[in-house]
Formats: sequence, C-alpha cells, structure tokens
Amino acid sequence: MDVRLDKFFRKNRSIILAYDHGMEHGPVDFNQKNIDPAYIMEIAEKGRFNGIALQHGIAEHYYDSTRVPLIVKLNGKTNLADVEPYSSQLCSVQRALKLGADAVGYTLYVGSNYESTMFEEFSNIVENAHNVGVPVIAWVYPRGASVKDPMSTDTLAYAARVGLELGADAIKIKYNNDFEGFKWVIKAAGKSHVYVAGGSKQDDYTFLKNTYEVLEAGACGLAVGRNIWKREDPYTITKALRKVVFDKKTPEEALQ
Ligand code: FBP
Repeated sequence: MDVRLDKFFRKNRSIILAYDHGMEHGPVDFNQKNIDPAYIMEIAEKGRFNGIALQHGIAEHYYDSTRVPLIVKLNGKTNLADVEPYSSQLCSVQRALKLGADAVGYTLYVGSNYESTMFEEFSNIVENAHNVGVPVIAWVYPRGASVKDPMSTDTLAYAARVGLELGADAIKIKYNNDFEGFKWVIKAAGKSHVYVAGGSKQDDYTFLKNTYEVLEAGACGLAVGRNIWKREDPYTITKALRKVVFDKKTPEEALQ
C-alpha cells in the first residue's frame, strides 16, 4: 500500500464520508438535519469513518476532529450553469494543510472541453502535495457534450487510467454494475487505489450488494455520501457497511 495513504486504511480497506454536495448539487440533497455540517461530523466520528471529504469552507468552520482524517476538496462547481463541466481550483494545498488536511481531493471531468485546464491544475496540485508528502485523491468523472457513454466500462477505464497517469494516489469513480468490466477499470487504475462513489440513495440491500461487488472486483472501499447521511438512521447502515467492507460479510450476512 502507498504509505502516505495508510491513515485512511484499516485492514487494507477504507470508507470515506463525502459531504461536498452542498456545492455540487445545492441543498436539494439535504433535509433539516443533514444540512448542518456539525451533524455530518458527528456521523463521521461515531460511525468511525476512515476519512471525511469537505470543501475548505466547511472544513474551516466545522472540522475539529482528531480521529477522522480530513480530505479537503480543492475544486468545485455548482450544477446551475449550463456549460461544459469545469471545476475550478478554489483552495491551495497549503491552505488545505492549514485546515488540517491529511489528503487533498480534486474532481477531473475527463472528456470535458476544459479537461486540459483541469489536468494542468491537477498536475500542479500533485506536485505541490507530493513535495510535502500529502496524498491526492482524484474524483474521475467522464463528463461533457462529447462523452457519448460516460458510464460504459471502456470510458470508466479510460478515466481511471487518466487518474493514474496524472499521479493520483487514489481515484474515486462510479460503478456501472458491470462486475466483470469493473475489474478492468480497477486494473486500468494500476497502483491508484480505487474508491467507489455511493450514488443516489438506494435501498439497504442494493447499496450493500453494489459495495460487495466493487470490493470483490478489487476496489479498496467507498467514498460515500447520500447513502449514509440521507438515511433517517445513518448508524445502522454504517454498521452493516463496515461488516461488508472490513469483515468481508455478504450483504445478506451484514443485514442480519
Ligand atoms: P455520493 O456517494 O452521494 O454519490 O457522493 C459522491 C460524490 O462524488 C460527491 O463527492 C459529489 O458531491 C457527488 O458525488 C457528485 O455527484 P455528481 O455525479 O452529481 O456530480
């Protein structure tokens, strides 16, 4: 395992809580409880997550954990503008470190008309971060008018490979329910550890089954948001998730 990511791993696996949706989707994902970042910090602590991913503003005002390692997302965008996807850098590696970051994150829209700008920003981030021993996680999402089939196995494998080629220590990618194909996606990521996004809220069984599959295919874990904090009871699903991820239980066993 890459030594610099050790902090985020337990038994060679990892579950990161993602909470950058306020920027990416707006409060449409939130209710009265989970709109409060302090509630999410509590879930991360009590649920014993291996990391939490936040935008710098949320990290500055709410992150004060000594137990849950912090990933500061360095770029972001809203979904309000009807343009080719471009997520600009909003925070430097140095600022993230001042906020207590143990790693930094960046979303790459692979295939966008603006990919060259994002690749350049990302490459500078990798250089700055690696110079001071900080790991970099790339959210690699194929997106843009010219990306015909963003969820095809070939396109996902291409995006995963881009993450590796640009120096990401870990990538975060979506799962397309093609179990055999996903092994190829993971192979394409090489030494970059592969986290899978949770996606929109699913029923318990489907969520755990997808998790089980991606781990079997070779992913290191999940970087998950809505499937945890959108649930009325985030702790019961977290407990079951931990059984699948760390104890290698099947979804059926984990739900018992
Ligand atoms: P979820 O587990 O809720 O899907 O979160 C993963 C994530 O990558 C977030 O970090 C990010 O805000 C969001 O998905 C991006 O979603 P979209 O695909 O709509 O851009």
